[in-house]
Amino acid sequence: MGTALVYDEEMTRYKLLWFDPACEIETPERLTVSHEALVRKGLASRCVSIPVREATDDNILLIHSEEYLEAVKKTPYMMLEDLKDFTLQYGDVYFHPNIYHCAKLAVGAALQLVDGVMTGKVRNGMALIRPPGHHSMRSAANGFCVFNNVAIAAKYAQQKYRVQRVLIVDWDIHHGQGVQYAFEDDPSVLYFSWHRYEHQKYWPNLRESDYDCVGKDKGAGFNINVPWNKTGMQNSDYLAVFCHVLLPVAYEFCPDLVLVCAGFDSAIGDPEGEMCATPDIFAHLTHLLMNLAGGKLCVVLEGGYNLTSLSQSVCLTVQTLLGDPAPQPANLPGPCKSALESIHSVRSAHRKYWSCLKHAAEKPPADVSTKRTKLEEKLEGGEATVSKPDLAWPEPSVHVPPPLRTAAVLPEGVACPDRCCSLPWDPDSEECFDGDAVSKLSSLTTLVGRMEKNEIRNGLALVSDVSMVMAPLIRHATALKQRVLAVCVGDTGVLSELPGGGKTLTVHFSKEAPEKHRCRYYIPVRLKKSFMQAAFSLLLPLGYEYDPGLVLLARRSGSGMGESAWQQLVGLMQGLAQGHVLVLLQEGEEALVGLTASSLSGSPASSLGRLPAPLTEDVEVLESLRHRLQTDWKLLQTSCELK
Ligand code: Q6M
Ligand code: ZN
Repeated sequence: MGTALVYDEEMTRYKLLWFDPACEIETPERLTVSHEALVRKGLASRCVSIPVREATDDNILLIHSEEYLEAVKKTPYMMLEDLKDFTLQYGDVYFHPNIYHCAKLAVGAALQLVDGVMTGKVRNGMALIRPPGHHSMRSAANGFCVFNNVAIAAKYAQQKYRVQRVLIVDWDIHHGQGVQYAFEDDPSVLYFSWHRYEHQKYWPNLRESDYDCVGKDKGAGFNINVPWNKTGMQNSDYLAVFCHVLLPVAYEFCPDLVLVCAGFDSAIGDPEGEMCATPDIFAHLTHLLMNLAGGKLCVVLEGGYNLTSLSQSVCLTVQTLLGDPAPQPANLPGPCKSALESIHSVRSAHRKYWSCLKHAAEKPPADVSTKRTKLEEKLEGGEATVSKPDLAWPEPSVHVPPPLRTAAVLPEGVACPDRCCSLPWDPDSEECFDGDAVSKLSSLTTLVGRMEKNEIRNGLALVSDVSMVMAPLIRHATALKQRVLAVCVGDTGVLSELPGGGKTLTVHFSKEAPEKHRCRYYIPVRLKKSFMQAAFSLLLPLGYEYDPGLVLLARRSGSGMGESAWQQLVGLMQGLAQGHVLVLLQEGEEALVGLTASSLSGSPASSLGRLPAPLTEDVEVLESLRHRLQTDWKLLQTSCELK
């Protein structure tokens, strides 16, 4: 199952025809440069190319009014002055004789992508389109947008494919108010948006973009706004919002389809966003969404105005959709104070709607809403344009996916699962394969060595005693100068003699785990059930901040973790260590070999179903751990009380 790329050059054939500084950044080159980068990096040819089509009137009327559609239909016949006049009734948008055609293609491209994903022709994909869509409203163009591509796509999927729940993730740096308005009373579409806000001083300056606008009537709780009240947000800020807000809610919502309003103006270098997250982060944001909805993920371009950061970000997104490992996200100092204020606020605004947030603080931080100023106040201050220093960021490293994706070390009699290669891969070490513990250990150390050399991406082994092989394997990896994140599930016995000095971070989930253990690098978690909750609020933040070169994921029986949670965990952990994950299953867990292998070899995890509320006692364990550990591990924070 492949990745679709939906693109047509025709969408480059309109542009701004008059002087308007507010619109000059929205250029045809945004598409040509992004597409050329995909071609140059060999990514376009790895995708299934799906042609665009023109959306029909009926498609457009799923979201827009007849009056508005009829008005836009006249624009191809207007002369320059009439086009200018027509444009003037809307905000921050321009028309062109060919924009109606392109806007129909942009909607049609998003629908073609939905068709491809829903019919199973492809697993996921990206539509490279303009004009963008998320600002356009029922009867109004706005912010470079003519028709609301993603909102129409969501309705279309519900209508044509009987999709029940759609999650829309809007990582563009502007608030997609058009999408919010389209679904604010609709509980079947969960809309999440983060956006530059600066206490309402930033465009589109709407009161309803703030964290306390949670949706209306039956849709209350299904609109999630994360306002950024400062510029300069970084990778840590974005990841913290995913771990502590979006992912827990998204998994609880359990979408049947995920759509992304993928604006890359939230990346460093963008003149609109003025944020500092690097293009690499989009590999992770994409990866973190890829196991929802059975992998049905449609990424649809919105903004992005720095051609360098835009095209790099597009490539990292597509590369991740294709299954390539995400680059290691370096430099995660933890969220800044302002981001924490936003996270705290949005979690408390949503605690009554989502059981995963019910333990969040009852009130937002005291001063956050008082900073919101009226639009009028803002308009009087004649701000001078301060010229910004040129930003530089490293070119994303050239990715070379290892030639072999998944290696398996299995005892004789256990069939090698599909798409895995059984080790010894190297015919020279044939004698390793006799099932005896010592030689199995040597084939495992070989495997670790090959992962370190990037010859093999990940691996799976069934061993008679997980706790016996852990320590020597970790020692082997750390001797290769790698930091190892060891995640142990179930009672793995005492894990002794692990290399200290921060070379290993061990997170041990077990019903028997000691309740208190004060060490930065050994974290026992006494958990009964709520493993997904633990993955988002604890494991992912720790993993990202620790930045391992290898993840060891060990499991013994009696862990209490269900099959699909396990599969999700295997999927999520592959965002770390460039996908270098070695799974150790204790003999007796043979039943998990197939689904573990399937996740390691890139298949989406099956859906968990709607997550039940986390157990109160589990929440207490997780929360107290998070609080104790957040002085050492900053990505665990969800409020600014520390700073
Ligand atoms: C804002 C002026 C503030 C698709 C998109 C469109 C953004 C429109 C920005 C309008 N101008 N400096 O969200 O990127
Ligand atoms: Zn934008």
